[in-house]
Amino acid sequence: MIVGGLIGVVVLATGGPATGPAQTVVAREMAYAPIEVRGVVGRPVTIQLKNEGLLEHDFNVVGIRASGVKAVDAGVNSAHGSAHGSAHGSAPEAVHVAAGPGKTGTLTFTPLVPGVFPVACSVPGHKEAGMVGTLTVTAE
Ligand SMILES: [Cu+2]
Repeated sequence: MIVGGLIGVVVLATGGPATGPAQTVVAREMAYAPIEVRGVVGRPVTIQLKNEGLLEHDFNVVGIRASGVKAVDAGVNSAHGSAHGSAHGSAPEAVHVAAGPGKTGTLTFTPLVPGVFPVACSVPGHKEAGMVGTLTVTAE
């Protein structure tokens, strides 16, 4: 019990809110690489979505609760933004970033809950074609 308490203190002392290194996800027709990204509750996650394909792609985390969402889309037309807004009207903090061909979008967010969350490209037909992944969020 004493040992457990000491370990807990050490974890708290080192578990500051520092931003982890950016994780790069390459998007192509029709897959992400890697297909899994990771995060820790309460710590900012940065995803760089590097589009090496010929079509527009995005990175959309489904069902997560997060704060401090900041998305910088790159090289996408305005239609993407409006389509996204209507599709996620009930989720003001949608965790989503888009990138046009040859561009890199940047997404930062802080997960509030642990879990395994599906990731998918919301461009019509891409998810169905296999453009899916997961975000695994662990507690502290
Ligand atoms: Cu796509």
